[in-house]
Amino acid sequence: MNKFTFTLCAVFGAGFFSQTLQSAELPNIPIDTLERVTQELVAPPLLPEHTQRTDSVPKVIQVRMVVEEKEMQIERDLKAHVMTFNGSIPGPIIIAHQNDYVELTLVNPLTNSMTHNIDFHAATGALGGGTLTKIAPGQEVVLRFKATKAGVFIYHCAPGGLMIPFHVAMGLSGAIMVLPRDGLRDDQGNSVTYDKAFYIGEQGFYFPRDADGNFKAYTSALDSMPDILGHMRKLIPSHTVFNGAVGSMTGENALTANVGDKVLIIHSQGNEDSRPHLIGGHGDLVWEGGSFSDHPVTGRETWFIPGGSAAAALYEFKQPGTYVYLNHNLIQAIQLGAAAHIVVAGEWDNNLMEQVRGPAAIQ
Ligand SMILES: [Cu+2]
Repeated sequence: MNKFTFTLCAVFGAGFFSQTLQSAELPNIPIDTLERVTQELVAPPLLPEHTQRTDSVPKVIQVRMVVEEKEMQIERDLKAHVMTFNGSIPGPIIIAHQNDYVELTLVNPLTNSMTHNIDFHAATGALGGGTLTKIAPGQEVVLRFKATKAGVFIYHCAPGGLMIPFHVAMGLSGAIMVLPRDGLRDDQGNSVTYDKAFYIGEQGFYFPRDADGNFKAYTSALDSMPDILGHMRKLIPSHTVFNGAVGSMTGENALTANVGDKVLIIHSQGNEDSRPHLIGGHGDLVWEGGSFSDHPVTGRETWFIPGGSAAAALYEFKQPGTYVYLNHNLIQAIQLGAAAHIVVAGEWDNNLMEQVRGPAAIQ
């Protein structure tokens, strides 16, 4: 227990202390006295190990991300040169509590060909950290920022000029979830928790085809840049995918849950707008603008994610079966790839829905 904790507990008692921690006006504690923890980042749709609430004073959360220019299978007929944070599209989700410090080591290996950086929409100043993190191949940099705003936010690469839309359109975005220290609250202000959470990053790609209709092949992301910028300029993506590839979370890759599970879906979009919808379900609570300081809206059929942001939606599954979670621009969902399956196990509730009579000849 550091001196600050001791003083507050001694004077006000632990109950007051945990409430006081919610306050954005919490005095700054010298950062070098704070506990440092390393968060092991994982590939989406998984979230790193975390607690939904915390009674502790703020911590310094150390994370490491490596930019990888690499080839990835986008769909059956297309293996393309893309760019990733930690090898996945989107990059891994980081989780902190409000007023924690996030300390990122960003690595640009010598095997890459371009300069990269990172702009955290959750951060304050210096283009979200962009001006302090620009690194050439062979360099690494350490950035620390205080997560003052509670909510879900994107981060993305933004190395300057045309490289900004190019790097985002090639895969370099991800998200951070900054939880209120006492956890999420519903529209009435009551505490709410989730049983499961998934991170879905939606990605527009702009891969050109040749005169025969086949995807053009390139030797590297940089090699494809002039053609891809030309395609991007028309604003018509060749793909809109969840988690990097067509079918990344459908069929045998489906997400799973049980009837009764409250599932939090964090959904980010670096460039284009999205309108998530859960077919056969709802957004019980939706933090549509992404801020956990706002009351969530309730009972939504479809919600909106402006490009360059993230949103979170909580739903308690009430029926078993396969649900489709998609972008309800159905062209993007069905023709361009923005769909995921959630297979839910449990008992069917006839009170909620029943096929009263099966298909038969008209009487
Ligand atoms: Cu970059």
